[in-house]
Amino acid sequence: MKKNDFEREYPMQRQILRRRILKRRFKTKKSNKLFAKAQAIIPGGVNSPVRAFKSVGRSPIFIKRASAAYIWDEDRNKYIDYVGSWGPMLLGHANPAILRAIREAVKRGTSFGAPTSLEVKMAELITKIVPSIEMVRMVNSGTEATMSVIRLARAFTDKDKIIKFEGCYHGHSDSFLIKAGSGAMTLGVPDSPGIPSTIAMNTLTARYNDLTSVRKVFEENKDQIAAIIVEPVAGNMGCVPPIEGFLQGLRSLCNEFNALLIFDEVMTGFRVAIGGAQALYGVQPDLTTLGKIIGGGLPVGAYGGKKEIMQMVAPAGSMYQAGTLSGNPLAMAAGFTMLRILHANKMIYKQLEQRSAQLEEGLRENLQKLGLGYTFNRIGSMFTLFFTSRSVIDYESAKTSDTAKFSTFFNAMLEQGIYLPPSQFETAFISTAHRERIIEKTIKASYKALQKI
Ligand code: KE4
Repeated sequence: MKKNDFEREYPMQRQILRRRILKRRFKTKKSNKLFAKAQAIIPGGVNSPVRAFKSVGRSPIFIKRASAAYIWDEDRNKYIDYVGSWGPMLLGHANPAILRAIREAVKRGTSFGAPTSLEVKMAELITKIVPSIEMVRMVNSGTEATMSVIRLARAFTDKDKIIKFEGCYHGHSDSFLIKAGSGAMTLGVPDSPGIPSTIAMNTLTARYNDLTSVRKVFEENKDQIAAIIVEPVAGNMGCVPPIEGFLQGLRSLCNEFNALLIFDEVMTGFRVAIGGAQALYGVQPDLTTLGKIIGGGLPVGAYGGKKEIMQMVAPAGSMYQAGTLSGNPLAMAAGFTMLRILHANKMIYKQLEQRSAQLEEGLRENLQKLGLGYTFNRIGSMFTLFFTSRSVIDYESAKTSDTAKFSTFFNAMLEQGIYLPPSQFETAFISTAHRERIIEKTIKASYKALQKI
C-alpha cells in the first residue's frame, strides 16, 4: 500500500506513528546524564535556579551551542530560542560583530584591573542614549547594580527604607528577596531564608499598578523612605506592563514624599526602546540600573543617574562600591559593540515590533480557534502567555495562572523544537534573528501545543 493510501486509510495510526517518531526524535539522554552528574556537585545541578526546569517537571536540557535564533542541546536537538539568555541576546546568538569585537579584545589581554579607554567610550554612549543618566558606574551583574544603587539611595537621602513591588525581582541581594519574582516566585520562595530581620524590615512592598498601595506605605513610614525601586515593565512575574499613569504616579509620589525613583531597567534597558522604558513611557527616574543587553552576553551591569547623586560614589564621594572585574575589557568590547549597533540602527526596534506583533497575532488567533481565553501580555519584544483568563496586572493576578497547564504547553513546545522560558513567571524574548518564517513555525507549534492543554 502506498504511503498516502495508508495515511488516508489509517489516520489514527498515522498520528500514533508521527507521535512515536517525534518522541523518538526528541531524545535528551546526554542532558539527563549531565544533570545527574551536575546535581552531585552543583546545588540543584545548575548555577541559577530557574534553569533547573523545576516547575515544568523535567530535567533541564544542557546547551552545547547557539547561533542567531537557535540553540542546540547536547543531544543535538535544535530549538528556536525565546529565552535569549534571559534578555541579552537582542541581536540573536553569536552575533558576528560582537564575536569579532571579543576576538579583537582578547588578543590584548583579558583583564587589567585598571581604567581603559573603552570604559570611557561605553560611559559616553550610555549617557548619550539615556539622558537621565548623567554619570554611570559599570559593575558585573544586575544584582550588583541594584544592590549598589540602593546603598547609594540610602546614602544620598540618609533614610533606610525602600519600597519594592510584589512580584518584581531585582537580583538576589538581601534587600530584594522579599516577595520577589523570577526564580524566587517560580520556586515559591519569594522570601528567602538567611535574610536578617533587621534588613528585611527596611524593605516595604506595595502592589504593582496600584498607586493607592504605594501612597499608603509612604504615609505609614513618613520621612523614612529613601527610594522606590520598580521594574518599569515588570518581567519577573511574567511580562506585566505598567497601566496608564502608574509610572507617572510613582514619579509624583517620590516628589511629594522626597524619595528617589529608581527604574530597574536591567531587563527593559535597550530592550523595549533604545532609551529603555523611561523613553517609551516618558518618565524620568533619578537613578537607573542596567544589565543583560549592555553586556552583549558577557557579565555586565551598571547603575547611573543624576550627577549630584552619582558624585557620592567612591572615590568621588564616600559611598563605597568596588569590583575586580568592573569594566572588564572583553565585556566592554561586547557591550559597546551591541549598544553601538542598536544606537546606529533605530530600524531594529521597528523590526522587533513587527515580528513580535506577528507572533502575538498568531497566538491570539490560535487561542480564539481553540476557544481558550488565556491572557497574553506583550511590550515590544517581551511577552508572556499566562494560563489564566484574568487580566494579569500584578503579582496576585499572575498567581492565578494554572502552572500545570503552562508546564504541559512548555513541554509540548519543547518537543516541537521551541524553547520557552521554563517558568510561567518569566518573560520570553524575541531577537532580530527571529525571522518571519521562524515566527510562523512557532505559531504552528503553539496550535498543536495548546491542543494538549
Ligand atoms: P542578574 O544578577 O541576574 O544579572 O540580574 C538581576 C536582575 C535584576 N533586575 C531585573 C529586572 C532582572 O530581570 C534581573 C535578572 N533576571 C532574571 C530573569 N528573570 C535572571 C535569570 C536568572 O536568575 O537566572
